[in-house]
Amino acid sequence: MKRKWTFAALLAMISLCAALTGCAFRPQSVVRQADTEHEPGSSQIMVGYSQIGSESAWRTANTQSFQETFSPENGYFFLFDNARQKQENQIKAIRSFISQQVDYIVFSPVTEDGWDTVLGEAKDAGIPVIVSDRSVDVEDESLYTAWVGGDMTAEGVRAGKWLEQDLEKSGRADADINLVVLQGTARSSAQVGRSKGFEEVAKQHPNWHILARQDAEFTTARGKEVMEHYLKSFDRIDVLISQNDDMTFGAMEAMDEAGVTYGKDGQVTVISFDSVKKALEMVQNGKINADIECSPLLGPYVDRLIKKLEKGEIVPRSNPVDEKVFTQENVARYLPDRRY
Ligand code: GZL
Repeated sequence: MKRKWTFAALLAMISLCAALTGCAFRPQSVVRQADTEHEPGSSQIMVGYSQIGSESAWRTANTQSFQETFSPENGYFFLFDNARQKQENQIKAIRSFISQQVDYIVFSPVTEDGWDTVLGEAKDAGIPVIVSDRSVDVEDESLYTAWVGGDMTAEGVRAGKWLEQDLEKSGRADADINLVVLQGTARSSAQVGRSKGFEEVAKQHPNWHILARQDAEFTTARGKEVMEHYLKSFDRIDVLISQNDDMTFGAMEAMDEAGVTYGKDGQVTVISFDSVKKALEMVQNGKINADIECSPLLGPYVDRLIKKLEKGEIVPRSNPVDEKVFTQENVARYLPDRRY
């Protein structure tokens, strides 16, 4: 359902909303893709997008994918908000999109829970919601139209299965294995799913000992801090499970400073998630043993869903994207074309 907006009318609406709702519509975080020569009465699909933040290389690529896809040339008037990791900022942005009567709301939920009320408000306003990347845990599934992203639990299982094979190959299938985990943002579906999937495999191996799991917030700085703590706390670490590449980069700094070797010929086997280009280069040079892909290039998928909805078509509620596991055996084939 498309509303015809003149740019002037929209600006008036935004000012009115800011005045009436007291909602500080943070101009600095709203990037209007429409140009100022927006033809009065031209019809564009108006999309409000609430992004979690800019915590990682993956997130940067994810944002870029949306900003490239939701362009005026592609028929969109795109409102973008950066929530800086705070759920209350996402809720504020969604309410502001509702008050502007956008045609669609798209968001990547920082955590799984706490969305029922605001998504109920979007439903009452007749605005379809598409969840992208991370997922939500809501009572009423009709509160959103579709989800598209990586299957995080499957990603965790892939990490466990790869480790099984690697230990088998190195003759350590029955050896005592000490593992530590750098977890992503607590209660995010990425952290919940990757933990759940990996531990489904790990519980089949009584000789695998997970010594610690700690939130390192998907950032390099926290990844380094937590890994420093692990290195001081445990005499022997055989495997690091790091739930995103940015935390892995921090952990590597900590291991370098502690004189601990890692990767293909090192003391610590490193399993990471996301598969950003910088990490895949480390897979190629043996510093990361395996990287579990999670694609950030979700803009085109959401565009296709919206274009179908605009034609009145039914779309699948769940839209998982295809993902790989990168190792030294296969990474060279993919690196040259890696966009992020
Ligand atoms: C996963 C995504 C996660 C990435 C992190 O889909 O939500 O958030 O794994 C990012 O790099 O910060």
